Amino acid sequence: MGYYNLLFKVVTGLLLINLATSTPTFNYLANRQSNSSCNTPENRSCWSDGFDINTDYDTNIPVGVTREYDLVITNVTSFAPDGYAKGAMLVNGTFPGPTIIGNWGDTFKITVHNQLSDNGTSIHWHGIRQLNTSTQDGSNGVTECPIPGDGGSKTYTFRATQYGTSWYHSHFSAQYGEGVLGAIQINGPASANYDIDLGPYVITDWYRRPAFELERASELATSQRPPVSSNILFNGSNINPDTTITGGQYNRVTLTPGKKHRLRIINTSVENHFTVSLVGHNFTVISTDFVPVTPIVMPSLFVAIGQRYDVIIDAAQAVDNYWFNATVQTGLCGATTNIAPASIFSYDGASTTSLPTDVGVPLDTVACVDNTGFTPVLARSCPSDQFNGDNILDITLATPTIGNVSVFRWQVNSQDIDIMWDKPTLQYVQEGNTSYPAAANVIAVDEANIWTFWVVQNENNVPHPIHLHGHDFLVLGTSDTTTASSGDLVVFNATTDVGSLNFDNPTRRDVAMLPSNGWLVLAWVTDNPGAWLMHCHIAWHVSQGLSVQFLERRNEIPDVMDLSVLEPDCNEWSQWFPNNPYMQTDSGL
Ligand SMILES: *[C@@H]1O[C@H](CO)[C@@H](O)[C@H](O)[C@H]1NC(C)=O
Ligand SMILES: *[C@@H]1O[C@H](CO)[C@@H](O)[C@H](O)[C@H]1NC(C)=O
Ligand SMILES: *[C@@H]1O[C@H](CO)[C@@H](O)[C@H](O)[C@H]1NC(C)=O
Ligand SMILES: *[C@@H]1O[C@H](CO)[C@@H](O)[C@H](O)[C@H]1NC(C)=O
Ligand SMILES: *[C@@H]1O[C@H](CO)[C@@H](O)[C@H](O)[C@H]1NC(C)=O
Ligand SMILES: *[C@@H]1O[C@H](CO)[C@@H](O)[C@H](O)[C@H]1NC(C)=O
Ligand SMILES: *[C@@H]1O[C@H](CO)[C@@H](O)[C@H](O)[C@H]1NC(C)=O
Ligand SMILES: *[C@@H]1O[C@H](CO)[C@@H](O)[C@H](O)[C@H]1NC(C)=O
Ligand SMILES: *[C@@H]1O[C@H](CO)[C@@H](O)[C@H](O)[C@H]1NC(C)=O
Ligand SMILES: *[C@@H]1O[C@H](CO)[C@@H](O)[C@H](O)[C@H]1NC(C)=O
Ligand SMILES: *[C@@H]1O[C@H](CO)[C@@H](O)[C@H](O)[C@H]1NC(C)=O
Ligand SMILES: *[C@@H]1O[C@H](CO)[C@@H](O)[C@H](O)[C@H]1NC(C)=O
Ligand SMILES: [Cu+2]
Repeated sequence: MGYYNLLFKVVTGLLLINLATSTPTFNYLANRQSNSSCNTPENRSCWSDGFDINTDYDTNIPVGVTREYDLVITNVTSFAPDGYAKGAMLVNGTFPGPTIIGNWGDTFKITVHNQLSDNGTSIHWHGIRQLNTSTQDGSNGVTECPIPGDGGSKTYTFRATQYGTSWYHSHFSAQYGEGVLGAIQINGPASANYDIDLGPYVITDWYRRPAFELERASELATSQRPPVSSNILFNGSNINPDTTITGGQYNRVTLTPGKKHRLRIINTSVENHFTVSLVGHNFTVISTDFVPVTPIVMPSLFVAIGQRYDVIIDAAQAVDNYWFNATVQTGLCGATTNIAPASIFSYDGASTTSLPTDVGVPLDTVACVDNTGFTPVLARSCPSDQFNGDNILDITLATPTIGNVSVFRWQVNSQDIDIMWDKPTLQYVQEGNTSYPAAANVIAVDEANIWTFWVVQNENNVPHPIHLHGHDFLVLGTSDTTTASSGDLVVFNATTDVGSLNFDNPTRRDVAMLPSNGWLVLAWVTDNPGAWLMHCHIAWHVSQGLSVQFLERRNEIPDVMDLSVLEPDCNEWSQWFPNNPYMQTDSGL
């Protein structure tokens, strides 16, 4: 078995190397090594010869280098980021896991080693376009079989065609809630100048009970509400709201007086959305997810799960300590026992032990709605005359009885997703088999390079952060969010609502909030053959079915990627999983 596995891995490795070197590349305007020597504090818009903030990254990308990483996932019995020790599943023993760093245009070769004894895994590189590399997307049951436990591995190879901030996380059931995640930082040009890059800042909810257990508890239709998080962690630490538990520390970030700092905020929560603010300071937003925007000054920022904001903080105030607050929103936007989650930003020279004194001005708690009105630097507009409201994704909450219990199932067009780990969609494509099970929620989009429009209609009062793989979407509009919590259902009407949509370079990103009882209209171009999930990023909801998969340009998929990489990995999975003590009890995602 050992020898066989080893052989398998070597062969798989070779295939991937071949895939990486034989994949057709872009038409380069300038075929030069990326060179950041012109990217200075005085001019962050410049990147290298021929590449700057205005370069169209859909067609023109620096050559870059290959960066190799190894990530090892283990089951840790005692981890205490806020003083309370609990079991966790971690990447290289840390939370967040190691940051994946590279430059715009680089190719990443990341080998994930699954040393869990009782779970598979698959790692999704959130926000990475995966142009022509759908097999590397890390969506088990869709683009691949999971990586078996007890030492299974897979090498993911993909190119950073865009730049900015993101994260990677497990897509194996509720596993990322156990801690399997880390940040991704792709250096590139920026739309405003700054002196110091503080790096990623991962903000997340944290639970004492295991995520798999919480997912099962939250699916019971008798449970009145989702589990309340025990704490909010800032870059992996915080004090404990329970004052009897010691050992936790406020996360502290040092600012250099007089300098401008870039902070890469990432919300990696399972269930909680927050609004972040820094007492006495504004944020200058320069990027929404992987999309650079015209700088815009904001006093606070709503960050939904999966969303990223790159902001600039000007350290122009008195040398002191300042609270960085994450205000959990009211309503159905998550809840935590920490009533005022915060970390501390300290100017260099201020006391490193004392707490900030200025508590700031309490924020209005809004009902879980996105900030909008951002203007992407690289404009993308779509033709309004092509719009119709025919493509509807209708989201409802069903309560089927399974066994003898009534459970919650989030359905899209009357079907909750339930994927098969051992038979991913791309394997159907390889076999030319179009008989996908109904529960795969496959939506075929065959036509190449057209704008495709989708109305996501919420028939329920719970807001959902909607995430799409393989694309950035244009957020054409949402229902009126000022009345979002009124409880009245607002149904999209193509005739009367089309006038409120913005087709002219609207906010563009890969996660957007679907309002309570309302709608969200999205558009993107079918320029990336592959199988792409669109799902709610609340871990419990996707586990309970809230997802579809767009099968884009099916006939072209075998031409742009090597699908033979699937079989050896799926064989390994099929040999390992029957001996696992646990079964698939949710959607698998
Ligand atoms: C993707 O594949 C198509 C078809 O082979 C090719 O024209 C295009 O350049 C490829 N794009 C990338 C980013 O590899
Ligand atoms: C900054 O770099 C950009 C892109 O290379 C260039 O067009 C611009 O002139 C530079 N600005 C300054 C002030 O040097
Ligand atoms: C790197 O950037 C500098 C400044 O723009 C330019 O002079 C130089 O030619 C570039 N080198 C390469 C290899 O692109
Ligand atoms: C993760 O841990 C493995 C094993 O200790 C090590 O080889 C690897 O370099 C680490 N990866 C990172 C990104 O630090
Ligand atoms: C992690 O360890 C615990 C305690 O030993 C065990 O019950 C659980 O099954 C393990 N989980 C995985 C995924 O290996
Ligand atoms: C993953 O492991 C956890 C225990 O750590 C268990 O509760 C869950 O059922 C396992 N899931 C699968 C599919 O192995
Ligand atoms: C967060 O932690 C990572 C290391 O895990 C570090 O690289 C990064 O700079 C930290 N972010 C901030 C804002 O301190
Ligand atoms: C993270 O996202 C969740 C869900 O959208 C939200 O409830 C929470 O407030 C966000 N956290 C931050 C720090 O923005
Ligand atoms: C923050 O922005 C507001 C509105 O632009 C402005 O009135 C205020 O002075 C700014 N605060 C700081 C600390 O720059
Ligand atoms: C920020 O957090 C601190 C510490 O929890 C709290 O005292 C303060 O009221 C919070 N301020 C805001 C504006 O949320
Ligand atoms: C449901 O079935 C389980 C075992 O299948 C049993 O333990 C439990 O008592 C049953 N509950 C009810 C309410 O019938
Ligand atoms: C949409 O609005 C138009 C104009 O008010 C109305 O005639 C039509 O019945 C509405 N459609 C639906 C499905 O409600
Ligand atoms: Cu949801």
